[in-house]
Amino acid sequence: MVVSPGTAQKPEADTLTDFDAVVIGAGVSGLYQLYRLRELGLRVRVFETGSGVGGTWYWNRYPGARFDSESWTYGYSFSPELLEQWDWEEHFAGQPETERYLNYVADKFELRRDIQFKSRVTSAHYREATRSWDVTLEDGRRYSTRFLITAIGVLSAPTMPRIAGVDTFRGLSCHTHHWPKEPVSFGGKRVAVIGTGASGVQTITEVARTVGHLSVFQRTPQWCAPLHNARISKEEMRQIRANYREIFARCQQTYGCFIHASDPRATHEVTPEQREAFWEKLYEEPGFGIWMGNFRDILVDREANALISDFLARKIRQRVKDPAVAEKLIPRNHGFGTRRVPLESGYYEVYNQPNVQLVDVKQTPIERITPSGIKTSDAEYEFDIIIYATGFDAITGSFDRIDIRGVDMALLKEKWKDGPQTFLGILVDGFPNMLMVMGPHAGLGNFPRAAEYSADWVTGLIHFARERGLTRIEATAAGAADWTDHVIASSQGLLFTEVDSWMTGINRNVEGKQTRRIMRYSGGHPAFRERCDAVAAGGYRELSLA
Ligand code: N01
Repeated sequence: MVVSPGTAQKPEADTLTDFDAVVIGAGVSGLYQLYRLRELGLRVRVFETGSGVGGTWYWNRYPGARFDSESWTYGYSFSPELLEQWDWEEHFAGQPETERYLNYVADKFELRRDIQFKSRVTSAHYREATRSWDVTLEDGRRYSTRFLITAIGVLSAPTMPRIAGVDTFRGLSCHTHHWPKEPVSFGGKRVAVIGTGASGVQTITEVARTVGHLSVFQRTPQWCAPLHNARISKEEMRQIRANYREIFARCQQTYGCFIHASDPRATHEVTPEQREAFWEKLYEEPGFGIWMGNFRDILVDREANALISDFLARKIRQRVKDPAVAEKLIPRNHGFGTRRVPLESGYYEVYNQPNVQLVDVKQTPIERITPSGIKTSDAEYEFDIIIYATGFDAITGSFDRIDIRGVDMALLKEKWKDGPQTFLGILVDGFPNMLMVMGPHAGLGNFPRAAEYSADWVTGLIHFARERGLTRIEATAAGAADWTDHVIASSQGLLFTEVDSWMTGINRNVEGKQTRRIMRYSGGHPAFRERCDAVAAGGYRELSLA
């Protein structure tokens, strides 16, 4: 039944369920979602696997972990008081600073009292008779809730490589996501890093500072660009604070909610000299400017992309002294920006150190992990520490790891086996009262900017439903099909769709994730918001409400 707004009485507190809303995850989006739902007066419980808040910034404490977005664009924007009180120390904050920030937020808004830590949700089953969800934790405890809200992140299901012998290694070995809280010393140690994505690049650069000997096992090189991090002076922080309104407004206008907006010019509209000067300028500037603030066509036009890739290749050749090593570090199977660009702080210079070795595992594949190290097709290496920077089962992986069942016990993982199907990346037909903050096919980008919007939209919908005594919210099959088609259409012509990466749903370490799929909405965040706002302004008539 589709209900028009304002037709029912406001309900009494819903006492049929333990909670009005369960939020899974106490990361950036879960914390804010809790704050917003409390404002509505809901009985909310957040279940969090970790023993502290922070999500990504709680888990990923690997050496060198830090923001690639400007700190002052990454913090929450909802509280003027919070903006007034918090001073960022670095333009691109390291993990410890970010974790401190999220703890500060949790304390300031007294969020912890509704968060249950060390509580991994293993299943969530919809029950039609009560229009509610039964949520089960790993330890067997069970709770019921009217609304199930997933705030489980985009990159939170880490994956180990499918290499024989991983469990046999006798030294310390760890995935970057699961890095221990206790400091690890690399002095005098023989260390291996497998994987050269954004996590690997940061880890390698930091470990190389103090390591005895470092071996990097690279399967696919990345196009990295300089981060140019710096500390924030008191005066800079004063200026940032005075400009927060403009900063957040600008983020709202850009494609991915970053501070960087693409240049309106096409690559060929300028002379080769102007192009080179522009790229040199971007290369010297902090952050994602070279990716997000570049000529408007570099991610769609093959020739433009080849030119910027060539520029980056020249930079690698200039920075890496051994020409053979430099050639190995230059990507051949994808162009610049078609995978997520890792930002680096001296990454390429690491390979000029005499105690660092690059092993190209495409040439000499890893055969197995041994008790003492790694065996490739042509050598056996001994290590004290092996670091797996091997990435995530992205976007849908954290959903797949929970037994989520909707109407008639249909399994979400099964529904999405050929790719996600959602309405606005927030609702799924057949899964009533489940709302996803930053779900698949939602507008992605600078995470907190997009997450705040998502959580606000979810809050608006729940408010609407409660005001009208509605207890069942579901996407229609037609609505989900239309949105899915639109998401796929919006990615047409973008070069990233031709490349294997987590952004196209590829993870060779996960069964069933070998075929490229469209995992994200590529129409840009302003268009995403426009569509979501229109649904809300129309009284959510596009949903099935009862
Ligand atoms: O993961 P990745 P990540 N043998 O998937 C390799 C965000 N992030 O954790 O490319 C050998 O990018 C794999 O090789 P290949 C950011 O959005 C943000 O680094 O599949 N190698 C690849 O090199 C980022 O994009 C920040 O051939 C194997 C690597 O492991 C996302 O997280 C910081 C292998 C995985 O790279 C994911 O980054 C860090 C095997 N069997 C991350 N299996 C900040 O903003 C996998 N690999 C701060």
